[in-house]
Amino acid sequence: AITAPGGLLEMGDFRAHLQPRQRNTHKGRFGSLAVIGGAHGMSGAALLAGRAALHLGAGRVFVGLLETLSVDPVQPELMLRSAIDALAQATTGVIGPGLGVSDAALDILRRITSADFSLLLDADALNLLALHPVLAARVAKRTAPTVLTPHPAEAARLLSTTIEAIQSDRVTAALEISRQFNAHVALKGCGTVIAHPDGQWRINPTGNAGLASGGTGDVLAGMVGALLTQGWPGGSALSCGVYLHGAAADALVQAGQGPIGLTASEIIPAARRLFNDW
Ligand code: NPW
Ligand code: AMP
Ligand code: MG
Repeated sequence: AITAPGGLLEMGDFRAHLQPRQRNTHKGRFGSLAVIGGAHGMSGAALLAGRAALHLGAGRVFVGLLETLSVDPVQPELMLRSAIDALAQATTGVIGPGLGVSDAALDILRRITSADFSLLLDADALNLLALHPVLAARVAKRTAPTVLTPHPAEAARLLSTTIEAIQSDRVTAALEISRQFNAHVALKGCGTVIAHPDGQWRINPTGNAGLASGGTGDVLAGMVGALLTQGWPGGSALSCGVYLHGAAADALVQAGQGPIGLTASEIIPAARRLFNDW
């Protein structure tokens, strides 16, 4: 079902949206992002996404946790809230990192998917869509941009198939999810496939095996959320975020900080450095 030629993702796919900061500007110009997730034992996932969003220039980041925490001591700039309160403050959303699949998680997912703003769904938000087809059908009818970032197991749940079937034809799987949800999709893993609702697709050449550790996907979600909240179109935000995330990991390996033992947290400042150079 490949309807348009693909190819390798390159900077030219998103370069037009890279903008220097004006001198006379303020945080209100760079968006308000809600990152919703962090059920018991998984608050780290939402905090990683929130930290990543700050480091790629989001104006304000509200992290809406299902578990109660009042401050991130490593990143006190993050405004920690209940999930409902974070949603009320935001103009853009990221939902899923560490969210779990509880009734409370489903409730906040229902609310955020009916908001008329750019929205990225990752991790347990995708698992909930696979479990609730009526909600999935509503997501497909959203008019504001929707971005989905499944790894192969999440993609298999969304398409009711196996990881092996997904991996045997990753481009077709990514395009099928994109078509079903009318969304920009990154099917993650070695050679992340980006698929767009118009049938275009790309394979990301950046990244390395150092990314195969817990939390790297949560960082990617926050990075793309930061670009969305700064006004990037969905497809360009996803393309830039995926390319930059992998390029940051490549820079760290070049500097001898991986691939073995590379951590998700280290991707964040490395991505900021590259992004300011571009
Ligand atoms: P296997 O083992 O090969 O059969 P799940 P999760 C497969 C949060 N986190 N290629 C692989 O299957 C997340 O945000 C919290 C092939 C693997 O075992 C979620 O909310 C953290 N297969 C929640 O945890 C840090 C691949 O998928 C299985 C693949 C659960 O998310 C960690 C795991 O998938 C985590 O981010 C690939 N490239 N990639 C925190 N610090 O709080 C994955 N698989 O069962 O969906 O579990 O991804 O760990
Ligand atoms: P997640 O599974 O949600 O934590 O996401 C993992 C992130 O690391 C995604 O951005 C993947 O594309 C990336 N990743 C994992 N393994 C590799 C690999 N072997 N090569 C390149 N990227 C990878
Ligand atoms: Mg993940």
